[in-house]
Amino acid sequence: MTEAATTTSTTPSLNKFEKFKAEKDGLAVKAEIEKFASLGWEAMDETDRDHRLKWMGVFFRPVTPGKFMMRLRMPNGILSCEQMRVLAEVIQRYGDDACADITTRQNIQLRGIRIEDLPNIFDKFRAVGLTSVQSGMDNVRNITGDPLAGLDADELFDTRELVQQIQDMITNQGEGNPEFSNLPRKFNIAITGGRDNSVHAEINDLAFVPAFKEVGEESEEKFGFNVLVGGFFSAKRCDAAIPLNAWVPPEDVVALCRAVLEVFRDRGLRANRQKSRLMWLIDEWGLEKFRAEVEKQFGKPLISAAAHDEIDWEKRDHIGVYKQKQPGLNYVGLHVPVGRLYAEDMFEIARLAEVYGSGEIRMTVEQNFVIPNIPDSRLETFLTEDLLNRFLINPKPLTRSLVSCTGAQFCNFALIETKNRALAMIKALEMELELTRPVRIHWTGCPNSCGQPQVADIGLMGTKARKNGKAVDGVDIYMGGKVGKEAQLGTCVTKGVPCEDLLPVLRELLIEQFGARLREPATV
Ligand code: SRM
Ligand code: SF4
Repeated sequence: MTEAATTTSTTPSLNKFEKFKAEKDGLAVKAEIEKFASLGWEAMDETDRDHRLKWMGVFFRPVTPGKFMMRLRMPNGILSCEQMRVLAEVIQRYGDDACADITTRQNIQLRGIRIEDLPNIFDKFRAVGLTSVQSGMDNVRNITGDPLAGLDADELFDTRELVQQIQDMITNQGEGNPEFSNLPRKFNIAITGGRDNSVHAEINDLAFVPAFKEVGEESEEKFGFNVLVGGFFSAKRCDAAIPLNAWVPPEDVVALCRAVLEVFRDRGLRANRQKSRLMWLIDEWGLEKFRAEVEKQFGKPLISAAAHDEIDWEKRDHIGVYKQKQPGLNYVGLHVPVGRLYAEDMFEIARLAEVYGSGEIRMTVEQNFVIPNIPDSRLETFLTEDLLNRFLINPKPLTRSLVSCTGAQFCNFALIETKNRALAMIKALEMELELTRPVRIHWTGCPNSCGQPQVADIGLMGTKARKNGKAVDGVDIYMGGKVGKEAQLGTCVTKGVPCEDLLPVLRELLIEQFGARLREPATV
């Protein structure tokens, strides 16, 4: 283990997280799952229950004590119908208590999990190659990649294998890897080989974006990635990633991830958790020193960045029916309202992927999913399936782009309820307004920004507002988020709008800034 990690237990200024990590590594709970299952959640050590279990992707929910959440890992957002069925079976046994969510990192979380079932659940996961290891706390989160990797005629690089290799390196093939289980803080990695920045590269601690560079003696243009570092959102500060001034060929991506993670692990700031994300280290050192330290760890000179990257498209949302690069095959993107799924939906998604496609399902960062590889000959019948009445391929413009974090229903950080409120609000707005284009509205229940309000056209961040001298549910409004090429973060334009007064405020914004028109009143 590293110097920073080993000396932490003797440093007096350690915050409580560094203390408990130094006392016992989070991954140690892997060997204790059977014990916890027979003990029950009430009798468990609180730090194991509330914190260390997150190293196995198991989250105690103070809002629903005893009903845990499980966060999977889904490299590149891809899973098989067999894996989807296992996830559905896991929650099915909990009846109405259970559901699942597609997350803003192309991933799935399960809800309602009982601790006594964990040994059996992990066995089931292992049997189909699923892992939830190191998906929470001070670990690398799900690694995102293009949802159309290998399908898109215009893609420059198929990211699937690389994302899997990075995950395998970090998690020791999904078994857990103590080398990377004690980072100073969470860490996000994204890699895109397409032209539309489908992963929001700019909001990751480490991102790889496609770029051609003349390298070698023949001065040939070679494909590789420009590297961005330090992007993150937190309650204290939000920043877009900045260029590291480095370009790597695909074969060096895993090694560079390792080098950056090692620098972050060994030298990252650990005293104050509000100042521990990678960008704070870059600030403290300056980019030049950070780059030099990464280079040292990488073990060979970093090549300077290509002059420009290849992100030159507007971001696509993948909802609808599209031709693949493979002749005769199609992919279909289905819209899942605020990402919420139930067991029966998941079984049905798995069935459709198996019967009509190749058995594969792909998540998007907009909390929707894509079924690829549907032959022309089966497309028409596919489109008549009942599930497509629930998960639409042509939702109305506001519904189409709606994203929401978990919110108060399950998250104890939440200042407001989000998912149900978001759906109700959009429905009401769509009754009143006609829109000719999607407007991306993102809800997030607190300043942690899991729902990414800063990437939205209109971002709504939960807060407590004041109305008639009383504290009420409210939102801060963010605007100006731009995604795809020339992505930029939105900023807060209005603070503390009570949720009960939000509808007319959004109506006005949509009319004035996004070309919405009031519907004609219905004539009898
Ligand atoms: Fe998040 C913590 C949910 C994406 C920034 N996030 C949490 C916790 C674990 C808090 C908790 O223990 O209750 C939430 C779990 C609630 C629950 O029951 O679901 C939570 N975050 C989510 C998800 C599920 C939101 C969603 O509805 O999609 C997303 C899961 C992604 C995944 O599959 O791993 C999720 N979280 C994000 C993102 C977006 C992204 O990665 O693109 C961000 C902002 C980007 C970033 O991290 O830089 C994000 N979450 C946070 C933060 C603030 C981090 C910080 O540096 O301060 C926290 C709080 C923390 O870590 O201390 C947090
Ligand atoms: Fe919970 Fe806040 Fe994240 Fe929403 S933004 S999931 S309320 S931590």
